[in-house]
Amino acid sequence: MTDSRASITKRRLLVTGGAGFIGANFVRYWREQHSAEPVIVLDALTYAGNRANLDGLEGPECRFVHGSINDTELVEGLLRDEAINTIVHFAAESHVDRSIEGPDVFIEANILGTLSLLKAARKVWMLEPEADGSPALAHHFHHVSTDEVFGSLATDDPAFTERTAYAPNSPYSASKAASDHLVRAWHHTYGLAVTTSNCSNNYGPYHFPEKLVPLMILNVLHGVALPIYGDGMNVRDWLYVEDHARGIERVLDDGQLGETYNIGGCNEWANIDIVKLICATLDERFADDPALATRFPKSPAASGRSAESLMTFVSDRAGHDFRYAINANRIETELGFSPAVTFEDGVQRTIDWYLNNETWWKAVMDGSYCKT
Ligand code: NAD
Ligand code: TDX
Repeated sequence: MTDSRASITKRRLLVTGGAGFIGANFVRYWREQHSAEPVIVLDALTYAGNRANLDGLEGPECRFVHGSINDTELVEGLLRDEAINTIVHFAAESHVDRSIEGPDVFIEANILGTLSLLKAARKVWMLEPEADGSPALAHHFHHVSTDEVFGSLATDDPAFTERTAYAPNSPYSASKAASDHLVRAWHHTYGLAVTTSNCSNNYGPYHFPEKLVPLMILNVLHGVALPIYGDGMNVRDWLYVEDHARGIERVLDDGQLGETYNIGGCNEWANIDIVKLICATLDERFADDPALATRFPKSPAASGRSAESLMTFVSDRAGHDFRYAINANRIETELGFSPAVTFEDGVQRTIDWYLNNETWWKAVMDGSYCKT
């Protein structure tokens, strides 16, 4: 196995799913830190993809391409024409509840989509040069995955390490686990230069309001019930999205090819406590800024009630994983990464972002944002 990563002097990135939540935050971070390294965003603009997430970024050095990772010829063309040497692969169906209602699209996007990308990458970076008698092109395929592939922990179980056996429980996590295995196999069998990261729950700007944190914020503003699945005691580890981007950057820079890295916040919270924190923070915001009661008259704080009055226990998610926790020792000790944003700060920043970006979430909620 040759380490072709080392010979990349200037990265030219293809970011799949770059119009989604984490992908768009990654592109923002990357353009700020590496303005000389061009980015092509490839995104199918599903319900979760939103070109407005890239507002202010698009230009000759950051180009958007509307298309699917399942379109292997399109991907091959981009790799050749744009001389891409690095793929950062975010594109996926990402919502567990949707995977329970309709798993097929998760298999299509997450498994077959990843297969399509791997085939395109191998063909353009390895097989075509070999056919000409040349060495493989310098390349790096980074696959973005999740802690959910490791399954569910009990309260006292040790956190997931990179060696924890896979035990995915939902159609979503099963599809991500399958994609992780494909990436591993393309390295082991064909020598594709790959890395994978498995990250915990992200939160922050541009988060689609079907996921816990943005859903709770917007429901409080609209005076709508806050649905808490089961008893609210399920535990997740939370990481501010920009820290995830920084973690991926560390893996791209210094990660060992063929290896996987856990990324997490060392920040476990029961769902009910997150909801209470969001409620308390919004109550404070309304107390400090009387204009919010005028902007959001249906919010409980506008009539002197606490946001917690909206908390409602609802039926549990089918197969609901009890707890996820990440042991992030490897990325910390080998690559020097630890989160920069505390949870308290991250939650404040996130709530402020939603208060200051009403145009964004209104367009997302009524589906009127620019799709192409
Ligand atoms: P998201 O749903 O917000 O965005 C996914 C993006 O992928 C969208 O822009 C969508 O249009 C695009 N997409 C879907 N299918 C596509 C296809 N066939 N071709 C091209 N684009 C397609 O998801 P997210 O929360 O930003 O997650 C991004 C990645 O990170 C996913 O792979 C997810 O599994 C992983 N991840 C997410 C979290 C989290 O907390 N959200 C945590 C760990 C890992
Ligand atoms: O309305 C809700 N009420 C509720 O109690 C929603 C939407 C969620 N929940 C619970 C379910 C989970 O225990 O909150 C927790 C977080 O739920 P989600 O935001 O749906 O995230 P989760 O299922 O943990 O998965 C997320 O993190 C890992 C992402 O959606 C995945 O893409 C990522 O891989």
